[in-house]
Amino acid sequence: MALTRMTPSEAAKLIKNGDNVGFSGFTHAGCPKAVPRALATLAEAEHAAGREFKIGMFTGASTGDSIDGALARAQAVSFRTPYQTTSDMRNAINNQQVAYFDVHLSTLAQDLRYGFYGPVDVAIIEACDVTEDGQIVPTVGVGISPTLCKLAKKVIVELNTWHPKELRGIHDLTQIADPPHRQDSGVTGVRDRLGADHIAVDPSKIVVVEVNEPNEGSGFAPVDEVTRKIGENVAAFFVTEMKAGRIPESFLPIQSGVGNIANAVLAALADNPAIPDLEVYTEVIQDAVIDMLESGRVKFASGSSLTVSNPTMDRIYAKLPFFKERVMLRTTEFSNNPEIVRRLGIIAMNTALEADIFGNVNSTNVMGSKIMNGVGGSGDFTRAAYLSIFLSPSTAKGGKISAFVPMVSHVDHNEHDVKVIISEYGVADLRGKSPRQRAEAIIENCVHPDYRPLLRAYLDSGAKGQTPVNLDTAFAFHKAFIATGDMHNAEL
Ligand code: 0RQ
Repeated sequence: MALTRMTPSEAAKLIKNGDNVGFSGFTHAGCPKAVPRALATLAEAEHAAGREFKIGMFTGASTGDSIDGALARAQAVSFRTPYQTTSDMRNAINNQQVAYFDVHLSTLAQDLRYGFYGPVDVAIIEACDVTEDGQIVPTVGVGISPTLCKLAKKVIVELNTWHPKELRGIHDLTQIADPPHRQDSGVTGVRDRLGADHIAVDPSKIVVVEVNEPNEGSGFAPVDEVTRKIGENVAAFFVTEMKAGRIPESFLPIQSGVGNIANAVLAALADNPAIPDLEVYTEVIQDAVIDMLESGRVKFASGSSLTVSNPTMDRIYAKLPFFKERVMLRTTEFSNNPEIVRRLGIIAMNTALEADIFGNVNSTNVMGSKIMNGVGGSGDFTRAAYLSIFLSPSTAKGGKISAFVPMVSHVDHNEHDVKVIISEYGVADLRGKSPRQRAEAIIENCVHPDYRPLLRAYLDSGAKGQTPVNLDTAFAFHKAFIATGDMHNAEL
């Protein structure tokens, strides 16, 4: 029997008010676009007719504007999880129009299967191929798609012919059994491939919508003085660690977060001849990794998405057989699996919004209350890593915010998990140090010189005990910023 085919707006009508909808992809990569936009239009029409229309949203990670942007603007979302990055969705969450709960990316699929968050009514999956017997081949972002297809009552496949069918074979779409039947993941090396090159779905659940649309990928900011310096500091630190025998000559697989800083760090590693050719075991494969695969500086990259700009995507498709030999796209349950991260000895590098002088890191909530993006995969990697590194420029907002504060206003990664902090000024190696020693290392090596006297004054302000926290002034930096727009005015 032939698969059912529909237009985007016909498919959107399969979704009802109150449904929970799962979207494929991871970052903008692999996300459907036409059906979510049609869903936003449908929601607006329902609202104009005086009817309620809101859905619950499950995604692999952040999405593109066609999902998060369009649905937030249409006020069509009741709750959402996990990571998100568009300004419209962020505003809707911070205005409390959308109930957002932030979970580690590696756990979302299993949480859904365990039934923690209710049913998945409909899945919308971008694919480069779908066969009449129900084999779905995703495009360039996997995330939680196999679980969404398994749980959903209806699977809308947005077949995007912009992506070549020949992507088949780049994915490993193996699924994990749930307790008490879960076994060892089976991944003992970055390149290990366990199984399926497609997601198998009962064809009677599938509706196909054919489109041809480019990715919503944007480029990266050029490497500036601060990000270049952070990258150089990371590379120099690695060289020292290799000389000391704490990182093997053959190196260890690296994970790097998403964004401009991560991109600049990878570029610095590529430029440093003392760093050997690398293997990457990460969640987001960015442009810099593609450059390094082409130059040979990266030998193999495993991730959950190809989060690259469109010109880079064109380059990949022009040399697809080359990249299929060197890239693997996995579900987040594998790309971010703490068991695998610990086993492979991954060096994890993520970016902090702020860190405190004792080594606690806030990656998510500005001034403690406003969500930026979410914890993403940073927690999956940080605790399980061989070496967990946090990167941050020493200041934000033109110097008026110090990234290093007496106490973080929200904690995502705590002092027990954060091993090294690196800013453009230098490296604070926190391993084996007491809280006071960690504070001295961070103030001396990472803090902007403007803020060093203030943080030293805080540290010497009389608090005793193992962790010298002064509860009267712990949030003096944040209070000064809220009151005067500048942390320099902190009263200690
Ligand atoms: O805002 O552009 O409006 O000025 O935060 O900061 O320095 O450009 O850094 O793009 O790498 O993002 C932590 C958000 C950093 C990101 C975070 C403001 C700053 C700027 C962005 P403007 P930068 P990045 C893999 C790993 C959590 C998830 C994670 C993130 C904006 O890295 O979401 O690690 N991490 N995932 O001005 C107020 C501060 C600030 C601040 C920076 N202390 N207070 N604003 N900013 N520090 C990815 C996945 O999981 C998919």
